Amino acid sequence: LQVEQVILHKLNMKLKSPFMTSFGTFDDKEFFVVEMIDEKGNIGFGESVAFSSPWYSEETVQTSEHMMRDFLIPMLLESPIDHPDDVYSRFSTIRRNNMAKSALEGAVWDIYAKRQGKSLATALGGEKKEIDVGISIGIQSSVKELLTVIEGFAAEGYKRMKIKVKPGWDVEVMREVRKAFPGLPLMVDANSAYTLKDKEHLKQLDDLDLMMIEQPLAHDDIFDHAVLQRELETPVCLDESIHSFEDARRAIELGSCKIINIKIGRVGGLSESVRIHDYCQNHDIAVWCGGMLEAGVGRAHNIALTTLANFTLPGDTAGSSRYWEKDIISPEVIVTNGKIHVPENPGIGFDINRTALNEYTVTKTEFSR
Ligand code: OSB
Ligand code: MG
Repeated sequence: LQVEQVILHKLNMKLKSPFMTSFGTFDDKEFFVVEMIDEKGNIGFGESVAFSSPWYSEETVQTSEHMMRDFLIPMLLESPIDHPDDVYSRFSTIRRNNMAKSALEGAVWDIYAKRQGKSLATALGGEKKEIDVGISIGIQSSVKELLTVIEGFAAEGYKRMKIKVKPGWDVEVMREVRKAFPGLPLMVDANSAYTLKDKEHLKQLDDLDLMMIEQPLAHDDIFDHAVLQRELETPVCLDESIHSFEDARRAIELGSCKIINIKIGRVGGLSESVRIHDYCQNHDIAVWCGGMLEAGVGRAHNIALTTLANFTLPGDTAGSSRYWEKDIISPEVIVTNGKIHVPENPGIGFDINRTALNEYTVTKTEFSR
């Protein structure tokens, strides 16, 4: 497989409603759709997930552009690749910048699957025909508002709700939520808003029958999380702390978590995601697929990855309509009864809605061999 051309479409899409986390509020999403063409004219698509500001991770839209343009794309165009797994190793001389790497690697995987006449899910080794998904709910202005939002998503069929928490919006709020929805699968995500000093406070969550608490402590920590996990009954799930297979292995050996949220962009691509998935499967660690407020292309990659067997917990891949007035794929991602039907067409399995893509495009840059 020889990559002949890469087109970076820089898009800006407005979210239907602002999404508030412990570290900041998102009103829109600026990102790249990577369009890639091979020597036979096959076209593959990838999506970059870095945000405009370095709140969640150090990567931003601008750093990913710099990395792709000045380093990664030239490395891809240089010579053929046998398998998409080779992209990860080819990029391994570049430190981190996983989201930039992943955007390109995702497009290579799409082309590879299309060349084999397989869906991306099948090419990755996934077998599920449909996947269970949940939804992530940002910090709201009041508990009353939160309960209304949850009720609405429950009515849409979402079966697992993830509630964003931060100091001042946590235990009391979750008590109210649990009281209002006694049987609902619930979890919380703190995005690193706490330290070990909050241990006794966080232990109160143990009474609320939560599926897990996601990334309570520092974004770069696995040691303190191990201390916390020993004292908490609620499973700890790591998100920000895991950037690679090696990070996952170390966290599991240390006992830092019982669950891992795999985000394709955060770990540098689908190949590394599969390796983490396989390792977790062999070590009795459940995984699920996280989200980065993706548009349709990124969403399609998340769906394909989630078809692997050890994605036993519902992910954050909600339907297109949760985020966008109009998505850039056709058909859009639809959630029915908390499930998404996995497309069977070759590659990512969705068509690009060129009209929508062009409408959201801010700039377009082409790179050729
Ligand atoms: O921590 O998973 C997170 C959104 C932005 C940044 C970080 C996170 C999130 C979400 C939403 O929880 C996931 C989604 O709906 O795509
Ligand atoms: Mg998270």
